[in-house]
Amino acid sequence: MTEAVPRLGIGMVGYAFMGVAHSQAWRNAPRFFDLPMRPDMAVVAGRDEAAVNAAASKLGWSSAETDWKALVSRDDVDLVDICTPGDTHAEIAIAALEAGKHVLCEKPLANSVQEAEAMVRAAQASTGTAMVGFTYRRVPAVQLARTLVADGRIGTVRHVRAQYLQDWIADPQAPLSWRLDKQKAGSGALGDIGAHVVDLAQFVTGESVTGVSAVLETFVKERPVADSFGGLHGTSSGTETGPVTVDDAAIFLGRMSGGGLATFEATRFAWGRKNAIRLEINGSHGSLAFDFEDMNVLHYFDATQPAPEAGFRRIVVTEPEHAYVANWWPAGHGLGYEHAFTHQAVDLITAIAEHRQPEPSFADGLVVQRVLAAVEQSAANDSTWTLVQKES
Ligand code: SOE
Repeated sequence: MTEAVPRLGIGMVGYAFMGVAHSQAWRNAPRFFDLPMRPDMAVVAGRDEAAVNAAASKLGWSSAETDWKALVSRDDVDLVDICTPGDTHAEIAIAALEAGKHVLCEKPLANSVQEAEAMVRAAQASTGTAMVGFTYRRVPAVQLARTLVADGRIGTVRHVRAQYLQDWIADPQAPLSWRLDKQKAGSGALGDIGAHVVDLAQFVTGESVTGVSAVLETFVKERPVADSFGGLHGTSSGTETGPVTVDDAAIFLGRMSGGGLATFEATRFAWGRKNAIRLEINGSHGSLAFDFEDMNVLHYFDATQPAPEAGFRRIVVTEPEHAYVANWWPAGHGLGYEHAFTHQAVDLITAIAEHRQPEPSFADGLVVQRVLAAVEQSAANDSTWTLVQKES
């Protein structure tokens, strides 16, 4: 007789864009991967009773709660998945960890370094496992980039060129969603999308950002108040306006711990760029280039190759040998945005079953939070060179 796969009860807080993405991950992970535990989508929480009930039935959750505290205290919940705005991450994560639950928390980990530190302490003290959702790490082409760097295929890292470009608020009439509210989101482009490229730069190089010089800008200071948070980023039909309290764009340069120089750009004002996460790394004997808008491809230049045939090689990262791909479609059929969320669920479930700390941990999330804080401090001080706080 085969042993039954143990159940892992999932409770998810929030059901907007990220909640939808996480829901498909919990649904699909056991259908495409052989998992050591079976995720059971026990409950979703949200404040609006009718809306959360509708979300539960649409997204595949067995029940709904209108209070996240009720979700955290349920015996059928083993893992709390936090898909809410940043101002609630610390409170929910700490409560869940104190209750001995595992936690998956959306990025950025928190709205401040202090909150992130408290979350790390709670994770250390808990029997639960904690992971932060820097999902783009789990794109197969990004995994290949990291492997090539680790295997020395580009040599010593000289330059990191990291950009996250979107355009969803380039229109001054785009509504004032929670992502433009400092109280809720902590920061703007910096924390929302800059955090991703900071994490990716550190993940792919295996190094850390040690210091920064930064500028932040808010181009459109007043916007129509959102009357719905439906769709991706809300809609507005009225004439009332309100202040934008976060940065629209963040640009900074930095030093990497291995001696290389880095430039970072995070903006939602790059017309035509929808989700362009671009990472180019130049090493002492090669280069790598990735763009999420062509996410199944990694470009690799090997400077040790002789001149006549030397050139960037376009690697289509859809072979079964590439990370995660064997569980999906035949070569060349391609993966999309949602697959990385499924990979995140697979890796987390596997780590929990094996009693291992999954990556990125809350400590990894804190490292990124400290880079964001250094960027804000530098920008507030006329771009003064600012060291990133080291682990204490
Ligand atoms: C911002 O628009 C956003 O939704 C981010 O919050 C996500 O982390 C990113 O994956 C897509 O863009």
